[in-house]
Amino acid sequence: MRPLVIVPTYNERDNLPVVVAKLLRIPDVQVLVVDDGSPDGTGDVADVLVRESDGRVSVLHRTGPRGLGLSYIDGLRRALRTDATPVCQMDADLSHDPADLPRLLAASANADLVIGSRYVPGGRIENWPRRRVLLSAFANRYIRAITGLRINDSTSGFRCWRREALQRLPLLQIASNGYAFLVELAWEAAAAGCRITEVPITFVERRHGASKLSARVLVESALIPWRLAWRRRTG
Ligand SMILES: Nc1nc2c(ncn2[C@@H]2O[C@H](COP(=O)(O)OP(=O)(O)O)[C@@H](O)[C@H]2O)c(=O)[nH]1
Ligand SMILES: [Mg+2]
Repeated sequence: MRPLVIVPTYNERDNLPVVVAKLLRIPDVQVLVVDDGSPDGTGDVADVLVRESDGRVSVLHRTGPRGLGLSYIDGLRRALRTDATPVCQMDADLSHDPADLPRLLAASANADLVIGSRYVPGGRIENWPRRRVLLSAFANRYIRAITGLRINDSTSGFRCWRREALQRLPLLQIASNGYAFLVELAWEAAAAGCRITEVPITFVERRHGASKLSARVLVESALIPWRLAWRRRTG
């Protein structure tokens, strides 16, 4: 196993060193930070981590249009140019606990895609405001109802991909720029016949920095299930 963890960042200067230090405690794990020109200097923090890491940390400094989806596409394509496997993704804000990663890695021995899930037995959310809990639970039900996708937490950004499965997906055709990217990629994986497993995680709200969930991102997320349902019919 040569696991690589892609960590997208936008204004995470306080969180990034902590999450990277925790990830590097796990044997053989490599980290790829994808920073979107964060105004708070997260990119410079990442450069320091690269210098201190003995080759285990790298950083992609994005320029041009910013977005979580665009960052993931660039990061996943970069990961596929290495020999890393599995290729994982997680948030920088410690909502995803690096200590859970070994369980995801273990599960990826028998799955093309492993999702760290809040919505399977044993999964939990801590410290989210009630409106965020309701929004997330509703979003996942809404996505399942409209698209028929059989994933309980398709908006989770804590994932491990078997490299060969990721290679089969049409990364460049993915149209979503924001959080909807996660739903679209999970849907493409299911459509491609990938074996998908969910393992329970506890998602903890960030202590530092702010969420980037915006109205624009929410509108894109509300529309994505309809676009996917249409793609299935015409696809
Ligand atoms: N590169 C990049 N990362 C982003 C962008 N928006 C959010 N992120 C990162 O994606 C992860 C999840 O975002 P966050 O704001 O915590 O969303 P929330 O947990 O749903 O409130 C964090 O690591 C963010 O720094 C973006 O536009 N570009
Ligand atoms: Mg977060």
